[in-house]
Amino acid sequence: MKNTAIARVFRDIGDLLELKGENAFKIRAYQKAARAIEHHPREIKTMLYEGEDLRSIPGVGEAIAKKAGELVSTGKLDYYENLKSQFPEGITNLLTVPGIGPKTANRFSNELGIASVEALEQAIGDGRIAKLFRLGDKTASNILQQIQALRRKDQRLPIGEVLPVVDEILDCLRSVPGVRNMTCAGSLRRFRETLGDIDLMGSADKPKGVIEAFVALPQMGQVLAQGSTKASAIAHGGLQVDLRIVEHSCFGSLLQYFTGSKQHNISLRERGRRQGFKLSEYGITDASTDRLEKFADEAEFYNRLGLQCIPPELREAQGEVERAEQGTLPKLVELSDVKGDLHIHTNWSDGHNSVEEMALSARELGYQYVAITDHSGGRGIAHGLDEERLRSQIAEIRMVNERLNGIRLLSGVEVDIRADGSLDLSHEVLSELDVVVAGVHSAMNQSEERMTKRVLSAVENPDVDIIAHPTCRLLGEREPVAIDLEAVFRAAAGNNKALEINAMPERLDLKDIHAFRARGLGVKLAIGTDAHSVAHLAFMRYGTGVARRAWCEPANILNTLPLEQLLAFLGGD
Ligand code: DGT
Ligand code: CA
Ligand code: CA
Repeated sequence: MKNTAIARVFRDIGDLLELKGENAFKIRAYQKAARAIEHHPREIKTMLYEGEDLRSIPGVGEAIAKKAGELVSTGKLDYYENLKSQFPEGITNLLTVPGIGPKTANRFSNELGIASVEALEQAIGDGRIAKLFRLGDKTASNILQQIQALRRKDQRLPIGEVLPVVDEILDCLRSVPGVRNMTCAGSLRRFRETLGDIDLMGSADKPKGVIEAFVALPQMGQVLAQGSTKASAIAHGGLQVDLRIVEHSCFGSLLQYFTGSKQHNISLRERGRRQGFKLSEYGITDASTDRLEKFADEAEFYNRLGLQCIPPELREAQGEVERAEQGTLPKLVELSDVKGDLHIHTNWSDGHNSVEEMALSARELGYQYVAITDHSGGRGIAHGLDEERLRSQIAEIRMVNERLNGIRLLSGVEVDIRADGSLDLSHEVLSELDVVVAGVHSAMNQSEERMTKRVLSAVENPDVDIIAHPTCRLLGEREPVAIDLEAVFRAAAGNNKALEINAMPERLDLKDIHAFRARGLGVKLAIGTDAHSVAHLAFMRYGTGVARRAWCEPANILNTLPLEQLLAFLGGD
């Protein structure tokens, strides 16, 4: 049983207890544990297997640890089964609709026999809900709107599809006269890998003009709501975009509030309350005088609370508030810290551009170096290189290096890790290269045991420098392979090998929580774009985003090293 499944059970328990009218403290304990387990970088199953105490997970106490143990060992939880049997199946789904609390859900269920969102939709359609509340159609149609919004949010879109569109929209809005600030907030600003909807925040002399420009943008389809300071619309592709505009003096508080995450804001608010402050999207109110202090600048908002300004990528309620209080937040890696790309393809294998074209574009980005890592040929990957072609490519790279100033090409390869853990090219040719990236590209259905052994052989192979896309997942398309990442991380740290954060937006592999754990164990991470054309070199921003969510500083990232130090690392075994 995976952490996500365990978390789902605890979340459901929280909901059922809410329906039962249990005390809020108990309910929150389950919700908190569910969240902690879902985002925990290690599998509970492994922890139990290794005899570790689950209470080391923040928010997991004795009772919950025991229940998690029962779930993992028996696949079932008596307490949960018993609780479920007291309610109609599926009723907790009603609670996911904003505005429907336990009381309402119970009424729907008891008085109308409604226990699913679909049934509720039907009952709104045939007028039963309007009648139940004797409030008329307004309440019913509000609920319907919430259901529709929820459906859209359920289909979370990958960040790679969203960010380019949002960049365009922001550019247009920034050119509206009187606009001073204009930026994204919400999960996009925190750089989550998938997004429910897009939140945009701005400040302007005349908000109304910006709202009008927004709903008229060519990227926008149906307008859901439009007021004088905010609007919501559906962009092509089905993505909901919410925009809010305030006066300049309030922008910092607005941006802070709507960047979230909700949990981060809750911890800030709780802390603020202890200091005698009330926090809101309007600013900070001194509870003793009721005076509201506004903030034009988000950093000042945090400073006023006695905190360092917390980078958006860290705002996930994982201890960042405490660190900001102590003044010990990490100094996160930035795109400008990256000195080169360690994973790119050319037209020697399945890439579109020549070695020289890739080199020129990399130089344009200000890089010191770029590693040419085309595929090896053994398994029939598109035009993969055999030893002979690889040697010819090494010769070409040498020539281009002589011709070009201002960038150093590293000769490399993305060598296939075969099903048995051996590499697709001989030690002899691999040792002629500057950098060897090894990755799994076939037989992805192996058991966890075999896959782990397979990747561990590559980690332990002295010819290998970097393991590419360690879980092989494709966002929304292919599940990660079964692999004991903890073992891989420990081996990588022990053998001084780097693991990749593959920056291709459909990969993002390692993903945030895995990169977080690897970094914690002292593993060096290499951000590689896996570029198959010059345009793809720009994917580096996605990789950096993941690294930042993993709390990485420049020192954690291999390709922030200047050339000489990088070569020392690569040659150091
Ligand atoms: P998403 O859209 O599901 O990818 O995730 P977010 O984090 O963008 O969530 P969203 O769009 O519902 O709201 C944006 C932020 O605004 C959220 O992270 C925190 C803040 N926020 C919105 N509504 C509430 C609320 O009712 N209470 C609190 N505390 N914060 C809220
Ligand atoms: Ca959002
Ligand atoms: Ca939103």
